Amino acid sequence: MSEPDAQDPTKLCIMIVSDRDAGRLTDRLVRAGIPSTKLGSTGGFLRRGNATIITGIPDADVDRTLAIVRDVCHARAEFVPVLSLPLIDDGGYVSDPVEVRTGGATVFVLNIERFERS
Ligand code: 2BA
Repeated sequence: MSEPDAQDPTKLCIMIVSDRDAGRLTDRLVRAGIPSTKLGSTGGFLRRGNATIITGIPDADVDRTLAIVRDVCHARAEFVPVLSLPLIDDGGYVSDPVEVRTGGATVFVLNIERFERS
């Protein structure tokens, strides 16, 4: 087991972003020297493909990572057909499309209890 290093990641950022922004976001992170892993994922509400990007970084890098996310991932409003959404049973009545937020990013920042690389 390796000894802890001052550069070891202490925070895990989990960032759920639009498929459209994911490639550009990982490019920007690479250029900033921030390691990341992109996982394919699906939103529970819209059931669309999105991307979950995880990065383990030292505390000191959290703010610049979030600044890059804000710069790349812009929220937009989109109208989606009601019938494509879960949990909506209108008995056959077709309602107007509803406005939902798409794009943007949902970010969780967690403490890393232990980090090892072998
Ligand atoms: P989805 O679950 O597909 O949600 C897409 C967007 O639909 C959400 O955008 C929100 O604006 C809207 N929405 C979600 N649930 C809703 C509901 N019950 N009623 C009305 N509108 C609803 P964001 O909040 O930006 O979330 C984007 C994606 O981030 C989500 O895709 C989901 O994959 C993830 N996410 C958001 N919050 C999360 C959380 N607390 N835990 C885990 N994943 C989360």
